[in-house]
Amino acid sequence: MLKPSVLKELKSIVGPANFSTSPEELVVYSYDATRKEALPWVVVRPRTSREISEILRLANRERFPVVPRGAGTGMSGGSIPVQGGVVLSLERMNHILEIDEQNFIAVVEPGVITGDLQREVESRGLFYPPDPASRMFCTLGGNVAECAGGLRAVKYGVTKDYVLGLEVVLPTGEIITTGARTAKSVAGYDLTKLIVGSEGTLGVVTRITVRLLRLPESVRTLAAFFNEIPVAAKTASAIMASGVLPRALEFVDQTALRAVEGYLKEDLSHGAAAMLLVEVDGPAESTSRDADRIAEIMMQSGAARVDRAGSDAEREQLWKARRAISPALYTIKPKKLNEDIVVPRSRIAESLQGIAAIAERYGLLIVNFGHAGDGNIHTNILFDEADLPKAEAAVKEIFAATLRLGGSITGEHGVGLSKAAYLPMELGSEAIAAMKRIKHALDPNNILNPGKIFLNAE
Ligand code: 2HG
Ligand code: ZN
Repeated sequence: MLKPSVLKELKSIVGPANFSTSPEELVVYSYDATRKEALPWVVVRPRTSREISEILRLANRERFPVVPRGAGTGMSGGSIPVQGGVVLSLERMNHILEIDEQNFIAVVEPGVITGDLQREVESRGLFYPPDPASRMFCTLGGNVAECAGGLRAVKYGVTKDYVLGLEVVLPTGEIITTGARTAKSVAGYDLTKLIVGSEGTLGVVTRITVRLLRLPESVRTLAAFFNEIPVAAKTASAIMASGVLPRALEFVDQTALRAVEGYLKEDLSHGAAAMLLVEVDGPAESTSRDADRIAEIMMQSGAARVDRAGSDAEREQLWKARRAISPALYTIKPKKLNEDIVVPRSRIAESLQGIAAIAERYGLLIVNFGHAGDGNIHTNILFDEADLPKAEAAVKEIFAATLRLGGSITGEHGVGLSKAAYLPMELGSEAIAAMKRIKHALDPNNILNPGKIFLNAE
């Protein structure tokens, strides 16, 4: 807990309206999309990097934890204040500062909602490709902290592929800028890449410069329905091997389909066992040719039905359903462990087979959906509270199987709290020790987002 004099200092840095210790407000800042929770002692909502610098200097002097927070949509517990302390919400730093149409660049504050930036640049014929399923409520600061992926990563890559530079307040309070506004720069170590995906443990990002692309001229969307899951998985691999690179290639299994159909009260699939949702973009002549080619592959590979979205409204309908799977799965069981394992694309069918065997052995309901084009499948274990130990044991086996296939335990959600115990399985102790040396060099008193990524700080 903080001394009254320290609380007073904090309040004077951000102003009384942006400081709170009221129990109701603390609850609002205590959880994320994992539904794990821990109460902070204080919430502050700074407006400038200068204020953040003062807060972090105070935190080092008084040794209290500071936990940066975007919109709380994270999937690994990154913004949960597990050791109490101060939640530093970036919600007031929510301005698009610049869109440079000539140089294809946008500069934003971290609290900007990702979907708002997308809409704004699209109105000028530009394109910000990273597209997390939660884009209508997640923030760019959170996307940078976790290196968010999303639905278009298969063609366009993930957040780190678009961040050119950052302004960052280091844990010890210095304000630095990283990267450049140019297409190229090799001036010194690449601190931008180090900070992106560092889960709020190495600095507080206060300004983000991203590169933009030209908005593709045309987009076509197809949905294919299958009677058997392995056929859908093999079709996904066949599409990736065909030479046509879709901008999205999503897989949805039976349970996820039924859950989202019930949630949205729509019948998308007429009882199918799996769906592939595929989107291509580019010049109109090429998208129509690519869509034809993909439809052909789907039918040849054994799809029971292929639908093409005939209008923007139909496209939106399909994507709305896809984006709603994550919340919809809570309607099946009260608890879920949602993972984001990633395997080499060609091994998805094998990975799904292995997961099905684990589900059977543990008698657990395991659902799979997600970014098949990247090999990044959201394996969700749905269970009742009493089955938590079983679910955790199954997760460990799923991770081991993923690593055996040459994969990674997290493609886009980050380690946070959820995967800290499993990180050594993937990285080994020496790589983890090297990461901890970086953390210690930048945050000697371990005040910034402690308890995340690594099970212990030493
Ligand atoms: C998605 O792709 C998100 O919908 C959430 O990454 C995945 O809930 C999940 O497992
Ligand atoms: Zn995802």
